[in-house]
Amino acid sequence: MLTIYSDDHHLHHGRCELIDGQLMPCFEMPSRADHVLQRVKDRELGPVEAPRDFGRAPIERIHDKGYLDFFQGAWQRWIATGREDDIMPFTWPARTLRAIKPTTLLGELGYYSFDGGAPITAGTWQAAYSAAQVALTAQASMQAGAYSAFALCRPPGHHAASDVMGGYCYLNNAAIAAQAFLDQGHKRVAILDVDYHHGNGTQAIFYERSDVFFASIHGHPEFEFPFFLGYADEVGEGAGEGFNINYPLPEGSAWDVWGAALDASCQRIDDYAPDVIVVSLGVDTFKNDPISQFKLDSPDYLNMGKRIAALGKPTLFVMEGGYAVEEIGINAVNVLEGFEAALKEGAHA
Ligand code: FKS
Ligand code: ZN
Repeated sequence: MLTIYSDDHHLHHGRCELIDGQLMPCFEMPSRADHVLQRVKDRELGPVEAPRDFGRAPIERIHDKGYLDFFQGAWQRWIATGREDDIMPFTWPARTLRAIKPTTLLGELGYYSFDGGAPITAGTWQAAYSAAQVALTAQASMQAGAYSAFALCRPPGHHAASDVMGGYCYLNNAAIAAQAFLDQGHKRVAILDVDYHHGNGTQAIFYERSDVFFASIHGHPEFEFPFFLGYADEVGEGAGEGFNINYPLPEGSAWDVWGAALDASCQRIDDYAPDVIVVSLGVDTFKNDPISQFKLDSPDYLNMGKRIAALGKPTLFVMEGGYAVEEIGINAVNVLEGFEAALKEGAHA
């Protein structure tokens, strides 16, 4: 399987995040992607290539232009005021406040975010832009005939909506790739989000559409981030009704429970009969993940890949979360190796 990877992710390294009442070093750190890349090489998964540059146009198919302009220009505006620490939002237009769009940096920052988990640093735009190009290049390789590809994106993307950043995410790499498939002639794309956290951004982007089916398995929002989306009764709206499915699971869920939700997701995806599948591949479902509460073990990720392969559809894997840094490479690449092993066993090609 071809991996697309850009070193540009190193340009994004937030200093700290506020977690459980404490300022901690960011869990979403550069070594995450480094470990995954190392594992891809150690296991000889396949070639590793740098992304091509498709420009901003395919990103604008998903993200609001004003949002992109704000994100791209924020750092220059920030340092022009003499500051040099990470930009962190701290006021949001919640209930009782007005839904106006301010024009000053800190006002716009609150307007374009939903939490304090997406710091903007000097290199954040470039890193996020390159991550989107990584996803688009992997998508292009499939358009050119590859059956599968791995977009080793960092920063991740599934919490980012059209004009909202948050939860370590700025540009929704999986959504951008899904839209590119549609723009290049495919009729139906299924996104399977296996990250521990609900993919609220992806859900919001496609909620009223039937050309993208979204399925997500995640920690129940009653107890887990992002708290305000990801319930089982969110089934899509308007033309999108019936094309969104959530599997919120209890704390402590292990493979028995998780795998059953995967089977159910795959059944729904099969019914949808997509041309292609995009997997939002987070491995923060791992038992030793420092910020998550599921109990998947490393061999389970092989089975995850096998189950996805059994759908028999071209599949693009897009990296999302995973914070047990030492094991993130093993677990992510296990999914890809499980997928490839199932193909070799001849179930599908
Ligand atoms: C825990 C607080 C955690 C933020 C969690 C963000 C998760 C990000 C992710 C992504 F894939 F996007 F990286 N706050 N007490 O893993 O979903
Ligand atoms: Zn996550």
